[in-house]
Amino acid sequence: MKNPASALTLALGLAGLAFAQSLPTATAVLGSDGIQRVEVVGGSYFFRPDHVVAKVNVPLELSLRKDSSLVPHDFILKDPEGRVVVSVSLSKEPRTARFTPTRPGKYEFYCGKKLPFLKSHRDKGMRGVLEVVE
Ligand SMILES: [Cu+2]
Repeated sequence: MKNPASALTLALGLAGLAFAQSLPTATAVLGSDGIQRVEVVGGSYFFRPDHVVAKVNVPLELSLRKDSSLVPHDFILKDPEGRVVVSVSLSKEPRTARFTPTRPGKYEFYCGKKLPFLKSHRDKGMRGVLEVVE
């Protein structure tokens, strides 16, 4: 690489990639097919990332899976009005859910599992926010 600026850009890009993987926030990536995509992993008791940013009025495809634990988890996403827009039982194989967010705002997601007499998975930390922006 002759150009020091492009070497720097590459280094920053790689650093950014490593940084992005360690952060709990992810921005959905727009594909050439006009669909924005993001992966979310659920485990005991977290979602990673737990903060997703996506664009309004662009189809959003969520790739959802569970980490290696045996505990059952699911992924429920509600729009700002509280309507369920995605409800998926998580498995180790990724499952995709697609919908188009039609209004900006905060869409809550969480795991709906709860055993009698115990705290819900949501209360144990299995929750996050999809932030839909203009
Ligand atoms: Cu759960």
